[in-house]
Amino acid sequence: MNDFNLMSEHKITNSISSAQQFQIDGTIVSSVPFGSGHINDTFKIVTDGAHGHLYLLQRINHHVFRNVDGLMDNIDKVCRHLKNKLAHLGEQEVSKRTMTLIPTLDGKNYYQDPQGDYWRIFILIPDTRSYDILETTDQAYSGGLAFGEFQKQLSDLDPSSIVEVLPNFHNIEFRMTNLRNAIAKNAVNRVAEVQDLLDYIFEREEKMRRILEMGRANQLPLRITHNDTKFNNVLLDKDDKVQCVIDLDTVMPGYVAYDFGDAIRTIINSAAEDEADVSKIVLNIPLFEAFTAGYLAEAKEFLTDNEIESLIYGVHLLPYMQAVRFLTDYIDGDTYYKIAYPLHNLVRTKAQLKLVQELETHHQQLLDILAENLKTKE
Ligand code: GN1
Ligand code: MG
Repeated sequence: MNDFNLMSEHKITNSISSAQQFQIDGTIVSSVPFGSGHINDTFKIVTDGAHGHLYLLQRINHHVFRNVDGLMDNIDKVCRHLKNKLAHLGEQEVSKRTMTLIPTLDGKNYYQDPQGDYWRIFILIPDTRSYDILETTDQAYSGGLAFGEFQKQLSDLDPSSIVEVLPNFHNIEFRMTNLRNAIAKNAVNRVAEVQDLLDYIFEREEKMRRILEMGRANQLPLRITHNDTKFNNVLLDKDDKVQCVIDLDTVMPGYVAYDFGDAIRTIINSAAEDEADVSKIVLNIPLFEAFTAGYLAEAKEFLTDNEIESLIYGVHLLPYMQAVRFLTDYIDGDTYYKIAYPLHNLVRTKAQLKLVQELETHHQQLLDILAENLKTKE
């Protein structure tokens, strides 16, 4: 297990000395762990500065993101592109609608500390919040607008200008190969106990290849996509209107159905991603409907017919792929995702597989809703 699983006092002290390497306004008053990310360590930094005194400091997990230069260069490009798109709104508004990187004292976009850890700082956008579980259809609609608009704004950014920081990130063939490798290695002797879950996964393997096949047949354009469209990666204001799409680490060339499917994975689930009582995992169809309406209101104008067809495949694929990834990590001995307790990855796997099952049961209903929201396309 890597040390990203632990949030120690020592890390908080390190966070303060790292934050001091950036051009922040004022003196640091506090640093506290923030958010629910599974990969990086995030801290909220408060300073006594007169202008903007809230910052988001992150220690980048460089075991996952090995090319930190490429990663930060991507984020820089994406932020600049989004800011240009919104420039007509004025500087203050732009800083609320997009992420803003704070440079280091010597003008770089990240800092490497003497221990070899990498750090970066963003402005923390005030008066916003994110939701792990949604409460209303208004929130879902706003989320749909947010990710639809995000894709639209990036649709003229050349995909080849962005480094593929995590190659094959949503390639299910790659994820299945990793799972098979983990099984063959059986590093911590957990394969036997998860055999029923593996059977369930392998039974569905063939039909989960649909998007990959469409892509290989040149039926789907590669676009710049977000690739981590969990609902908690959208900041909403106090009226539940979109403020900003956050967590730009995985912005890379991809297919739109991956973003749609990953958003639906968290939006349609009435329980948490890691709910231990799977009977609580049922579909919240009105939230699916509202997100879809918001997303298509923005995206309909640029999506091709094939991309529209692929959306439902993304809905089935993303929870399935997430289960494959959680289970691979469990079999490997929990080396990738942060865990809060020993069986966490197993619980996460079961929760995602329950979602896979629910989505299968409601397939036709979801298709009908998509069709209904596309009627105005013609
Ligand atoms: C990870 O760290 P976080 O929470 O933003 C993961 C996503 C998963 C997600 C599951 C780089 O995202 O792909 O969907 O956990 N990010 C990476 O909650 O692997
Ligand atoms: Mg992420």
